[in-house]
Amino acid sequence: MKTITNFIAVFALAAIFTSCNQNDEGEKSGAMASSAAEKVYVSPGEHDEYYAFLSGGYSGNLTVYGLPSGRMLKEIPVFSQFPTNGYGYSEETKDMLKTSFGMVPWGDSHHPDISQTNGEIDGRWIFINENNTPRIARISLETFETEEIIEIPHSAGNHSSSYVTENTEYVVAGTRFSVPYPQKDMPIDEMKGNFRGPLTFIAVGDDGHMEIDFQIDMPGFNYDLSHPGRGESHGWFFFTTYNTEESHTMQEVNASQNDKDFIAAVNWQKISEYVENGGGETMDAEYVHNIFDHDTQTTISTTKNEVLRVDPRDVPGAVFFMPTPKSPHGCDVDPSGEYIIGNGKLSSDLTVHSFSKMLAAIENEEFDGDAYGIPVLNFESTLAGTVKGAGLGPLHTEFDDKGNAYTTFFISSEVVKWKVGTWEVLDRQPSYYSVGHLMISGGNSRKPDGKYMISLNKITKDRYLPTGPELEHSAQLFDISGDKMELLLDFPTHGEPHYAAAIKADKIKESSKKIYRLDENNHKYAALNEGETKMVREGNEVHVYMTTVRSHFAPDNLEGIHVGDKVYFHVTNLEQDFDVPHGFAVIGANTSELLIMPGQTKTITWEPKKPGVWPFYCTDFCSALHQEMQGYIRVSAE
Ligand code: CUK
Ligand code: CUA
Repeated sequence: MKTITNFIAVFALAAIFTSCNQNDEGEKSGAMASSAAEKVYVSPGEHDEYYAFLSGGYSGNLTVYGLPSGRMLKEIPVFSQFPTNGYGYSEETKDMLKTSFGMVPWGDSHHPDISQTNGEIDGRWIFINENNTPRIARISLETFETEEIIEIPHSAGNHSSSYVTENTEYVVAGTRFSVPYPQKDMPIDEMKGNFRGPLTFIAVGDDGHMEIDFQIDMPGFNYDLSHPGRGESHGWFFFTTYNTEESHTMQEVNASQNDKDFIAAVNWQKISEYVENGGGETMDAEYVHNIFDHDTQTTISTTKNEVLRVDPRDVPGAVFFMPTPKSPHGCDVDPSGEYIIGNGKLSSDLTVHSFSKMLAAIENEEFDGDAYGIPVLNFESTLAGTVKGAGLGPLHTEFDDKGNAYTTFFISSEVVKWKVGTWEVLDRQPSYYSVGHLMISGGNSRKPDGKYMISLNKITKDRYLPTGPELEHSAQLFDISGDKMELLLDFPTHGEPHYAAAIKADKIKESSKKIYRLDENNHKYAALNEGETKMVREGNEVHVYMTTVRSHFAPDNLEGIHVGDKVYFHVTNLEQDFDVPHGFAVIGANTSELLIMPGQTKTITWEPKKPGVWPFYCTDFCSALHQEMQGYIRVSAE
């Protein structure tokens, strides 16, 4: 009952907040427009200052934008099949979507995070989680392609992921839904005390390769979001929890009875040492690990069957709970590593914990009991401060380079700027509408960049021309270099952008790969010149070694194919010029097209259904004779 009353109060207040903001906005909008336009204008032919990577949410992908222009530069397919270039359809890439559940052609991506060195984003890779069928992907920022996907076993709702530690030692994956660990058939209403919430630490090698190092067997709460410690708190990881009531049904608002849930503080360095010294026990786990091998240009898919489980009670001093009010969502650590901010989403206050006070409280054993054997720290003992009455429904916080924090408020639909250390509110600006995450370049690292902030909004309504019932989500770019945040630009995003990461363009644009070298092409079915093209029959299977170059296919007339055959088109693009892909599409195919980058070989299959003479063609307008880039396949009866 108490919670329902809270909700009503929250919504009533939200209406007041929102209406004030809109009046304010109306008065300022005219004067703002011309100065804002100047700040986001990137002249034709010029490049943006930043790359921004926005999670594609239920598109399963990652989209690349230029800032400040808000121009969309690329969509990188990650967890979903992408007919635009054949990702997830081609023989080379379809195994990237293999899981222990079989081929899963769709994903829900939430949190991208750029690799770090010494707590600074370094632009080597970007990681992103898949929430639905738990996976973490690593995308190369040289090729802007997905290179690796690892499934997370024993997880369900891989949400508090994929955040990296200060030197990319680990990328971390939590579990939003508690589940039987290991999975088994049991009554749902026996959840309490019997479900678990394993947290997975994936070691990242110097070449980027991921391997699950260990899994911490945590009580069955919902682990919602997480962030690594940095600076002083490097070596720790923090996770927000909700539903510490362990309620199995949310229908009676059961899950919000507790006034406080927890932030779990995990000393991963300690657990890592424990594991290195032989600690932990192996348990069964079925998961699939996919790596794209650039040499052979194919996906190497491996099924694994065990994982190392660590019981936190066996590692004293490694895991603690910090009580945090009102179902915290975001869990954000400031650039110094001293402050851990928990955003209680049913509250108007932000709770800030102090890392040094936490260490002292641990030292002095200032505990208020325990939860399943894990010490619960006294709330007052770790509390650094409270940002009071800042707004309604706080979700996420990022930081600038001047000691300020920026928190999003979903219900009151605004971004609030406040001072780290004094907790005073400095500025607030409305977001249109109902902001979820926000992002400042490097805003979750030791060296944030205080120029721009984008708010990633959940509701679009009237911001763009209506496009039927479905509107793209809206992102808003703010200039945060002055005392007041200044709204510069609205731009649509693709899919729901839960989070984003951005990096200065000059950190990665020089290393961006331009072509694949033909003399490094070790694809099994490559034809490296037209002399190597051929058609090879193996029973019902026909392998066509084909090449493309402006402006023809070789071979371009194929005969001797029958209904009932399975034809593999292995198409090598002989071009060695930047930005000259060729496409390949054949009539009636039940897969996608192929888009083959210079120097690469890609393969698509075709099972002809009807006798006749059928065309194929290049789908990418590649030269003045693009329309001439075509061919015929003669298909005879079985
Ligand atoms: S979550 Cu908080 S608004 Cu990061 Cu998936 Cu979307
Ligand atoms: Cu090749 Cu169009």
